[in-house]
Amino acid sequence: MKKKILESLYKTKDFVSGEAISEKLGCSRTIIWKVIKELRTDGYDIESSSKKGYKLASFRDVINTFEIKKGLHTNFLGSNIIYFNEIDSTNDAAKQLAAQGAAEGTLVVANSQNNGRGRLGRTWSTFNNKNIAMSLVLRPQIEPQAVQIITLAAAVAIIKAIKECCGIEAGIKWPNDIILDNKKVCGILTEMSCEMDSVGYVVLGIGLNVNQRQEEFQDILQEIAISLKIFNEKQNASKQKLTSDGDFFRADLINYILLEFEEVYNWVKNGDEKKIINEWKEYSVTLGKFVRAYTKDSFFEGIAKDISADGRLIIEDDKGNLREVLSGEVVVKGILGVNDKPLNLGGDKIDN
Ligand code: BT5
Repeated sequence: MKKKILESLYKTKDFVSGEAISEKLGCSRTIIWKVIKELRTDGYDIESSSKKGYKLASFRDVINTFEIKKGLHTNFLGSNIIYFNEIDSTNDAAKQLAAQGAAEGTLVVANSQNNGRGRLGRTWSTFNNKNIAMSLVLRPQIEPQAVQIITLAAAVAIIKAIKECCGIEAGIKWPNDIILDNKKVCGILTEMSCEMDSVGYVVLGIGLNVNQRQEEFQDILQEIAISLKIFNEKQNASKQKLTSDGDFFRADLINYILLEFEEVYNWVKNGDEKKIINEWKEYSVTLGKFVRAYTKDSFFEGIAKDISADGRLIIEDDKGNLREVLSGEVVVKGILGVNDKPLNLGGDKIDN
């Protein structure tokens, strides 16, 4: 019913009478009034007039299954959408669903996430109604060691989606951070379940800061994090579609992410990892920079030279030795996003 009433409101830019809706949907005007009330609670700005009926007064940034589906042009990603107004972690929900057999491409998305996870037991802060917190269930036919390529592919897709949807050019910090203005705007968490030598499922989690203001970030995030809105207002350049409050539409952005990711994920499926690596290099803000890579108990420094076919970062130390890092933590000179580690450990070369 909610979906049908929304469709009626979207169809006409003007008022639509309660009578017309009730006739069309075969329900009482009291029910329509109740649903309109619910829609307002969901964030829709609906004007009402006793004579003329109801009208969508302005377009706000609301996400739900309807808003995501109405602009979705993918073949299989997001064909099954599980939406939560609030959840602990979309990755946890997606993992549960995957374990129960959820189809490839199932999307779990939440308006608010209260226990978002980062890598290595870290936390991810999600701001109510302002972020994107989404997870995809994937079932790639690849070996467990090759899963890193999914993270790189997702980073490429997110960069392209942000460019297409918001007109903003971001960069990738190896392996899983999207960077704007030297600060972190998005993090990716790829988790998997393995069966012998093959991958059972992968859950790809994406946390993207979209509409929050600087003062809404807490503690250290005030310094190291940024949102698309903050960047956009600083740039003052967007001719993109915004709400009257200057917010981006998260549903549009989710659609772009799914569309772009479907393309690069198909490259993974077809064994075209090289294409992903090449695009990743184009957007990298890591290669050519002085970096510090943390190993289990220590760290080493050098220049980030290249990335291997399976997504390892290749670092050249000051003696000319090449070392590869598969995953873990890398601090890049000049980029904040320190992942809770002090910046000036040991050597002095890195002092953001
Ligand atoms: C990540 O981990 O960057 C992966 C984040 C993935 C979050 C998504 S949201 C949907 C899905 N469901 C989940 O539960 N998780 C995924 P990592 O590289 O470990 O970075 C974590 C660090 O980023 C934290 O320790 C903070 O320093 C910083 N951080 C936390 N919240 C942030 C935010 N909103 N914006 C920028 N930086 C943040």
